[in-house]
Amino acid sequence: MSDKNNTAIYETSLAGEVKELILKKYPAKVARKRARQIVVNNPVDDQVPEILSNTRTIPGILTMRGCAYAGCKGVVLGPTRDILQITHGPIGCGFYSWLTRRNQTRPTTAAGANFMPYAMSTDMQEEEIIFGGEKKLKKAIEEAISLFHPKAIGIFSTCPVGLIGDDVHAVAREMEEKHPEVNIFGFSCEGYKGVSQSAGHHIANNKVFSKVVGQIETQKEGEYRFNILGEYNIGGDAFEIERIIERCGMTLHSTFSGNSEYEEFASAHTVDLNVVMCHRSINYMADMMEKRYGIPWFKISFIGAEATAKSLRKIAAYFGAPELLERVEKVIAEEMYHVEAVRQEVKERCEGKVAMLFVAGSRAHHYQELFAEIGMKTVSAGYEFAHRDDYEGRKVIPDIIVDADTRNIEELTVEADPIRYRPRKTEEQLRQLENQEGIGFNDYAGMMPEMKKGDLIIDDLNHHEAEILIEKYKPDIFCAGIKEKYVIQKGGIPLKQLHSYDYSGPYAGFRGAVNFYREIDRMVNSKVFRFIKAPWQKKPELTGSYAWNK
Ligand code: CFM
Repeated sequence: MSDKNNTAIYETSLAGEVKELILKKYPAKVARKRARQIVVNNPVDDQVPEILSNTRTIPGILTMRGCAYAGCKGVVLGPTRDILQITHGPIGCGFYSWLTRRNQTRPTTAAGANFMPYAMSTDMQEEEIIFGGEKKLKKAIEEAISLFHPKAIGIFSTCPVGLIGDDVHAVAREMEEKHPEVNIFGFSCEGYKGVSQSAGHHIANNKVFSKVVGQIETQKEGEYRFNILGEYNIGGDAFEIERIIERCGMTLHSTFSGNSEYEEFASAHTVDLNVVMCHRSINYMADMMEKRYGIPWFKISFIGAEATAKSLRKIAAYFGAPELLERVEKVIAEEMYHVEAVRQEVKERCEGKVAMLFVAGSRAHHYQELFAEIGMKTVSAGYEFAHRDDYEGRKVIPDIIVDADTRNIEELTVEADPIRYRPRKTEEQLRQLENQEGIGFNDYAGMMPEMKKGDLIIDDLNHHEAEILIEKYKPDIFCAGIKEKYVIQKGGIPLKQLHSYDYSGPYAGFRGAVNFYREIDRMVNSKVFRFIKAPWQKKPELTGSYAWNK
């Protein structure tokens, strides 16, 4: 993305015009707030305009967002196969957070525990809402232990649990006393906590850090041991990443949480490095592990062939062994040979086409690289629920105003472990890696500095705004989720789901990049979308206006 100041095709004025058009429909107060969440990009010397984010969605607006329960149970813990997960709540919450994200797993042995094929819930009814659900929860835990003998159980709170005051933590403690061989913990991740999934990520990080990480001291055998934080094995991404790392001769100890298991989390503090892929969902864990155990972290990405190569080089440079650096270069050269052949062929058909990405917390940024590799331009992007640091870079963290919704989420005070704290590198070594290898420890540059001047950045995009984007920019492809998919496609624009990958994947790593090029080529060059007539094009829709705006 080196041509960030190339405004030849999409002038700043178009973004400004679109923003104005979007705001025109809103009542004055709504327009004022949205105006701060819709920003025309202008990166100058690594400075970008401020964007309002991580704030409540205005009631009545059709947001793309999910809830705190989804962020905790579905996102962070969901991909772990052997932590038995019980949703305490009505059946819908458990059912709709069950594998719809297409997170995959592969037990290491045929006998290895895998509870992911089960959706476990206390199936709360009116009776529990009125008289309390703790009894039913205890019964569910007893039943789960007798059937599955898990090492660990997580209890996930849904909205009614908080509203009626069930104490999932007290239940967890009581049941753990009865069954000391099982690590039992509860999450106060009621859907309404915070303003989006993001709150659930933080709640999940806190509990996994305090109740799981550091419980076991056994280490996986192998050299160059590290964890990947923020990779969730959607469509098999983790399998491809594991393949590459194994070829390079490095040891991936634990992934939080794609294709993961309990004991890997429990012993994750024994590694020498954490690399962070999805900054939004798991930066808390990286910081806490550094404070308590002395493990440095830096940001990487395995989305895009170039990004994968760059990330591998960074990790190898961190460990610094000449034989490792050599092997990594060899692997990159071999893998890139196969990628290049497809990339060139696809690029010829996709060059200059236009993409838009509205995915929640990090994919709207990461996938721009994949599009750029086949010559496509991203003209507008945004996150559903990320914070200012994901847009503008971590340097703005001290300036972020902490509001009541954020204060609602516990911030753990973490101190160095008196015995197990062990800095993996000296200060001098870290500075040297920063200066010579360009590794930015504890840093994430954010999405906006890497986008072009005049691109339109929209936080928490809604339905009305998506329609205007499509009408004005006429993109060749729109990337979002299932809630957007069919409305956009009825408008004649192909939509690629970047949450679940539709029915495809993996898209990470080298082979993933090839899959993605092929898939996007097929979508943007398919003629079928031109023939679509949306229902509202044939039969006009009813429209209304706000009386108080007149
Ligand atoms: Fe991170 Fe994710 Fe994302 Fe996310 Fe998600 Fe997801 Fe996502 Mo859907 S953890 S922030 S809460 S990269 S489930 S695997 S695709 S919204 S952009």
